[in-house]
Amino acid sequence: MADTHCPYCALQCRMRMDGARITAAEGGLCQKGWTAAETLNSGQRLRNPLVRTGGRLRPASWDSALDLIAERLATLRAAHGPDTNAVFGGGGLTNEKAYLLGKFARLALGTARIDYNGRFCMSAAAKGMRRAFGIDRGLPFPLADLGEADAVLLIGANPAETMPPFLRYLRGARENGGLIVADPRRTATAEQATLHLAPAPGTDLALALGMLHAAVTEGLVDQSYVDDRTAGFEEAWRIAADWWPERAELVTGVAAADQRRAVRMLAAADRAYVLTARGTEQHADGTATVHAWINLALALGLPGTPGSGFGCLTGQGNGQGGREHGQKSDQLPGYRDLADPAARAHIAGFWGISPEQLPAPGPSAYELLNSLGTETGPRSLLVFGSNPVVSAPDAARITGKLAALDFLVVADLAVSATAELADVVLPVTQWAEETGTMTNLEGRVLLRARAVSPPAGVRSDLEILAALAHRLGQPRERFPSAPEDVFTELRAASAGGPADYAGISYPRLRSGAALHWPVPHPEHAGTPRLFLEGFAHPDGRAVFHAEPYTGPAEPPDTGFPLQATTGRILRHYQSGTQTRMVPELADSVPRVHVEMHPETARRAGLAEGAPARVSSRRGSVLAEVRCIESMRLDLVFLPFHFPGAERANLLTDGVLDPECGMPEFKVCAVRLDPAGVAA
Ligand SMILES: Nc1nc2c(c(=O)[nH]1)N[C@H]1C(S)=C(S)[C@@H](COP(=O)(O)OP(=O)(O)OC[C@H]3O[C@@H](n4cnc5c(=O)[nH]c(N)nc54)[C@H](O)[C@@H]3O)O[C@H]1N2
Ligand SMILES: Nc1nc2c(c(=O)[nH]1)N[C@H]1C(S)=C(S)[C@@H](COP(=O)(O)OP(=O)(O)OC[C@H]3O[C@@H](n4cnc5c(=O)[nH]c(N)nc54)[C@H](O)[C@@H]3O)O[C@H]1N2
Ligand SMILES: [Mo]
Repeated sequence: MADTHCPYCALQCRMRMDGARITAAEGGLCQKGWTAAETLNSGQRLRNPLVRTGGRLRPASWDSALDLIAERLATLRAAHGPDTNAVFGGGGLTNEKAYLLGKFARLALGTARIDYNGRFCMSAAAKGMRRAFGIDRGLPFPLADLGEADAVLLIGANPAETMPPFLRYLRGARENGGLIVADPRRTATAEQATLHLAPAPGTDLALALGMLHAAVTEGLVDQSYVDDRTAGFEEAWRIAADWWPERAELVTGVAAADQRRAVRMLAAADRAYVLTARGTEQHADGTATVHAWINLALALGLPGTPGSGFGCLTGQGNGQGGREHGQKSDQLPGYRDLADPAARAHIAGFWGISPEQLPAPGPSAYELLNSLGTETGPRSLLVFGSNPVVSAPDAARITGKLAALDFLVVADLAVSATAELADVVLPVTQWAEETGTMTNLEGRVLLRARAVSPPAGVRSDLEILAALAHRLGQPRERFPSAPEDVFTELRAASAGGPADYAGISYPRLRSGAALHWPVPHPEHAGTPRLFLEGFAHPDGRAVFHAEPYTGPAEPPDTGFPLQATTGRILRHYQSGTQTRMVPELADSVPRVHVEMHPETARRAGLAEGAPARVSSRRGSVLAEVRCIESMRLDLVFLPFHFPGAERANLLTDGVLDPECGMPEFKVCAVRLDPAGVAA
């Protein structure tokens, strides 16, 4: 018997394993969690490196694969400079991997070009919270507090499918008649709500402005809180003043009365929370929208108040820790800022180099992918823990860029859609086969321990990075590969930074301590609740930030009269590499579908179960029609979990939020036709 944690989402439920069997779980687990052990011995699992020769991927020895990679990277660097080699990471990687990947890129490769899939996930919320509160920790309070809430406003989140065990923390609000869900679709989560607000996709900023207006005009603002603990209310009000709820109703479709009712429910509650997730964040105005929701929460006096708050639901297993230790293009360990001279000097000193040797901040994920293989762009890419062929926006375009590279390396469990394009594929160990730390959605650091032996022939990401660094001329002691050694270095590197792990150690975690960062020293009990004494700005105040509403980047028109939104379903995870290894999941949802109102289907000459062609300006997808009475007439929904011609991202647009580099995954203009009609 051994305890470990789930391979999937940011809840990181603990599970007990007996050999390769899951026998018990804390918190309930979902169907994906219970069936996760199938990923361990799956026949799809890759068990030896593959190297492309004669146009095909063929088995190769570890030494020959690693030698080849080091030789190609060094040759490209000699010819084109260090930035010719780029790195792409993932928010599912352990803290140790995220740390070592960032160090590998900046020291062993000397490249500025490293970013990760969390850019597509957390970047708008991270930017908004950091600016408003001074620190970005998804939930700055423990999950257990949420369970005590009287009212919760959940915006663009569908935890009934994306985090089923999380629903128990909404029970208090639900039973108290205080659960409000804002989602254009009547999801399984919205079904449980007291009040469902269904904004048109991409209009959340207008909805938040209407609700702030209602808070002010109904006299619900917590004036002493605003006076004592915040700055910038006047500027926020200057914009919201024009957004009386009736005007917001015209833009969003949410009745003014419902906007007022939602605000009253939050204001009347003793304990109230406002929570965002990807539905409201994955837009070209995602950061401005997160700010607008924070503004509402601040006006009601929630953040930093015991029993109340604002938070964002982190997504990937290590979505929180993955954004703290340096795999982000603008970041150094401890959630330090790569552009900050003091942070550069500190980390450079820690690594034994001069600050000038540290590269400058590089491009964000989509900008990086979109520059691959161009005249000035990278000629090689190393991918660890992501599958951008499926998950990047405007996927056909990005696939072309990946294919145009001189050299592509992918480390993965199986031959993902991205690995199919690679020159070298490296097979890695995964969750229950290796030890590492994960930081869950409430900022609690967990030890995900090895519970089973990995199959012969695979290596850990840490071993791969250490072996490559050494081949690239780095001293061995600079790149440890044992997880605990890497963690020991990471915690020292993080000391004094915003995400301070200095007091966290494997023995403390093994002993069962619940440690929420910051934990600045080994006797420190951790910080489950941030901001109670003050916000993390020098003056202790939270900041209102106000931006005007502009609307979706690609409004519908006569050629593309509908809007498409994309997201998740219960039985698949992300790009699907992992869940397609599990027969129970893959067989129950083998292919992509498109949800729409029956009338929308009828107008397009479609019906339930028919194959539809969904087209945007960028591409088209064949998907099976699923008619749902509660859908808006102007909207279709596709899950993004499927590869090849079933990729929802063939439709999406690479337009980015200029504040944070988040793509507009959640809305683009499309047309529907019967499958027989040419694109
Ligand atoms: N089963 C499963 N669980 C997962 C994952 C998975 O792939 N599969 N992935 C994990 C990860 S990485 C993440 S980030 C989380 C994501 O978790 P969620 O954010 O809950 O998931 P999504 O389905 O992406 O989006 C949530 C909702 O946003 C709605 N939405 C779309 N457009 C808008 C809009 O303009 N405004 C508003 N208010 N809502 C909108 C969609 O209808 C959808 O129901 O899930 C995690 N858990
Ligand atoms: N249209 C649309 N697109 C989206 C989204 C959306 O809502 N709509 N959501 C976005 C979001 S929130 C996210 S988080 C991204 C996710 O997009 P991806 O980054 O593509 O997500 P995954 O499928 O989790 O990719 C992880 C890959 O790494 C492998 N892997 C798992 N664990 C490890 C490990 O420890 N080491 C290594 N080397 N490999 C590992 C898996 O097998 C898988 O192939 O997608 C984004 N794309
Ligand atoms: Mo995500």
